[in-house]
Amino acid sequence: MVAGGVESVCISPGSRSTPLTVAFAEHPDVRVFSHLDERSSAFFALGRAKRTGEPTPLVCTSGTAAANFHPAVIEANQSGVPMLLLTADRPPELTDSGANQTVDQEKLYGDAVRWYRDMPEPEATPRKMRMLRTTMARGVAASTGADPGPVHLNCRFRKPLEPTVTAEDGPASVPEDWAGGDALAAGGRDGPFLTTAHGEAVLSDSDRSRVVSAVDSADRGLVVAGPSDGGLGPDALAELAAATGFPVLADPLSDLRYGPHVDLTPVCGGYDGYLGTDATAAWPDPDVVLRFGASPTSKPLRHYLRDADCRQFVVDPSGRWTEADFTASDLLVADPDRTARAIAREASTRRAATWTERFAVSERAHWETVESACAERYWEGGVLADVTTRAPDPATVFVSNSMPVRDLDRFGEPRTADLTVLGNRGASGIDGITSTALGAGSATDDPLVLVTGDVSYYHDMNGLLALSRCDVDATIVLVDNDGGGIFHILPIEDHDTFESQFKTPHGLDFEPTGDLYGLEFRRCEGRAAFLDAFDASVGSGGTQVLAVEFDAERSHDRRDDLQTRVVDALR
Ligand SMILES: Cc1ncc(C[n+]2csc(CCOP(=O)(O)OP(=O)(O)O)c2C)c(N)n1
Ligand SMILES: [Mg+2]
Repeated sequence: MVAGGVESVCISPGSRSTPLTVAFAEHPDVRVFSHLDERSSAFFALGRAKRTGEPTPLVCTSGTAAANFHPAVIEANQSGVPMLLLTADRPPELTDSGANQTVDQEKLYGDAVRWYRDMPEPEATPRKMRMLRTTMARGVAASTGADPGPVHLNCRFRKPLEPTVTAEDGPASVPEDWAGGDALAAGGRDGPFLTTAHGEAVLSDSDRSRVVSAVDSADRGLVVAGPSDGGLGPDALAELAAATGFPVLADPLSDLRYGPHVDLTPVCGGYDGYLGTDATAAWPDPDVVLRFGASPTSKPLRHYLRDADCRQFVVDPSGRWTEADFTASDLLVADPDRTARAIAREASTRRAATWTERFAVSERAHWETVESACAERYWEGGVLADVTTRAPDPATVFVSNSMPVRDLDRFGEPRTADLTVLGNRGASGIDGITSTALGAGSATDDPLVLVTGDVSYYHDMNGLLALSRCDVDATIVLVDNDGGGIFHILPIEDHDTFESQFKTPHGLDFEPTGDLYGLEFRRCEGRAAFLDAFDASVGSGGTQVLAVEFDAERSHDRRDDLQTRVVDALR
């Protein structure tokens, strides 16, 4: 694996995994992240992979340890993030035998993995060594490429589990003369034992012409960049936008709402606040939509696309289906960058000035309203507006599910700063948020900012141990509205069980997490205090949790009020 490019590993303690643990821990070129909790460990590895595009293998012992990887496996599957799971297991005859800490680990994660392999017990014979090295290289390759995701290798080991070098220790022993570099042992072959070239899918000439002619005949077009881990890059987007003149709607998780490209390629980020309102009711539909990445975070945008009577091309190199409104008329299984560039090269430039201007005017009205609202009275969304406006350049910003990602979507204004914005939107769990963020932070020198809710913070408090054990610093913005504020926007708000079973106010005081995990816990009252603490935190080392308290209902009123103001302004 190391020969194939693996540089780090996440290991949780246990006995059955001893061979894997020792092999990684004693390897001079591997950085080991040691996690006591497998659930946090897997989310941490997920975060690293989200930031780097490469898998960080996970090692755990047999039994329920492996099951604790499952939530992160689901997220990696659904958001298409590389993950490599090495679960230790007993020899096959002990499955279903009543042996201690033995469970059925075969295909434990079901269809959530790209590839599963039940590894035979290791044996130092030529064929087994070639198989082992090939399989490890295949495992890394299968988790990356056009359809990245989790790979599960269930690794069976028989005692003795500790390293042995003599033949009397059994068939798993590595012969002494192999250690120095036999072609089949670890030192053999320069580089990976197997190199995989993934290649890139390219549209045929006729398919490309089909897209180009739809673009050419459109008066009004849109480019929609949804959440994505890799895919369409800023340069290809710039070419596409310049050639077509289509407005670009960039999801906050698309990696295209922020960055230097925004200077020359304006992107829209406020659409969640004005699309589908009275302000846009009289707009004509677009004629063509070019979509990249997953389904947008914004429900107004999803509904706008659903209701638009037009041709919609979805470009997805994995060929997976990613939009639940079933609006796509054409699925292009092709590399996004190449496809965008090809369309840019061949489309004849045309600009529908009124159409583009509608979006430009709406964006201005939206962002002016947000800016003045922040200065008037603070609300949860104001925190997201401030965080994105003031995060250092560069920075990695992770947002929890529930309201933080929605507020970022609506209130996070596009900027030229190089912000890598990440979230767990594959399955949208609120478990593992802290661990995923810290994993992402461990993979970059960027300052790390996490914006999380109080229930999400509670859910993954175990993850905070990675701050000290994995040497990560962060600015953690805790939007504390004492429960799940999001549930106020659902009809259940009017039912008796709303408070006790949905909003679930817990009254927890999180300040002791400061002493417990060695971080600075600061309560910030009001915007000015928060901004001071935020600027100080991102400019310093260590980890600060900046807790800002809000009333969830009042924040919702404020979101509605600001939307009304934008609509009024546009009228
Ligand atoms: C693992 C998991 N359990 C439950 C849910 C359902 N859920 C979605 S949002 C939410 C509440 C989140 O509360 P908080 O993090 O405080 O954010 P807020 O709603 O206040 O913005 C819950 C329980 C989920 N998405 N994931
Ligand atoms: Mg909350």
